[in-house]
Amino acid sequence: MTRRISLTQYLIEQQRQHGHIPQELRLLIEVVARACKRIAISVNKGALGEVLGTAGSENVQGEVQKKLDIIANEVLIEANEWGGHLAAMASEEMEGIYLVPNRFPQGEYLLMFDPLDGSSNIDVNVSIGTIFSVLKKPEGSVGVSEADFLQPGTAQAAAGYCVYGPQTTLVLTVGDGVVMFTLDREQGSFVLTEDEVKIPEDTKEFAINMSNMRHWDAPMKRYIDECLAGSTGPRGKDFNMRWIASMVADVHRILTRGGVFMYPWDKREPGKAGKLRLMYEANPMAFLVEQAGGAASNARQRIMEMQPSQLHERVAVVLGSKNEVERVTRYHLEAK
Ligand code: AHM
Ligand code: MG
Repeated sequence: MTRRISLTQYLIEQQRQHGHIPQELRLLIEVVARACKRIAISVNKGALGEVLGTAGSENVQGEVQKKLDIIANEVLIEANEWGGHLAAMASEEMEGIYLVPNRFPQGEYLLMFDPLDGSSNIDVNVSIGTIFSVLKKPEGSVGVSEADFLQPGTAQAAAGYCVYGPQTTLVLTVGDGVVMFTLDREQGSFVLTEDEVKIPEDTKEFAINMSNMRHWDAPMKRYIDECLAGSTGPRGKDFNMRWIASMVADVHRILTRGGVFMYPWDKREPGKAGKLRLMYEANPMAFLVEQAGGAASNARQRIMEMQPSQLHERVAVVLGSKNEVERVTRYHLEAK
């Protein structure tokens, strides 16, 4: 059975025994977790906290912001800006990077987040979450600029998400496997509930927004057609489909029992990109999935090896059970 230790104890042990995390990174993760607890309180209050509905503004990607998108963004900034562990932050809800104000000490880390992913599920009481990715400021760079953030996913020092569902669960990697912590509301602390998360290599479950099928590439259609053909088709087995429309919740299911999650390239999007954002959605999820023994590709190459060219860059995403991700990638490469 998993030892029921707190997030704090887990991080201190990682720091002492394995040398995985320096003091500043430990502080950073604790602060993010604390912010997630505050966001969980607002999410749980829902209509009673006057936090549902739209805020009457748009973010940089032209999406309507929900009140909770903005609240979660502010909570994360306020919690993180004064601790001395960060140089700057970037968020789905802010066009440019957020520099730590001069009145606070400056640290070495860069924090990126999607403060509240799954916006369309906020008002309907379905699981949503916070996704985060941590990078180190490049050695020798003076000050901080947007260019410092443009590092491939392989450079991540830590990544995770917090899903606000029937339970509030924090899922984390510091590059030493994946661990899950469940929020004990009475104690107010995250408690380790899963210490060796592993994704099975094979699966019979896929997650994709099927209503976009007419906009996909031929290899994507081929993969899904074969799944739908069931036990008498080329795959020789029946598949099941799940789509929550909150990436955090869909990825959480995959980390819990396997499966493959896809948000493919779509003819409606400019260039060869998908809907999801590389830096604060795809990269952190890819890091978690790989650390749990799964794979993550953009249907052609490993997501974590992509060199970002913009903060809000979009990317096609195929992640989860290794053999399925490899199959989807193979279909795309063969069709080239
Ligand atoms: P968001 O960051 O604006 O919430 O958008 C990202 C979300 C993902 O959580 C989810 O996988 C996807 O958008 C759902 O999109 P769709 O509306 O096509 O189901
Ligand atoms: Mg999002």
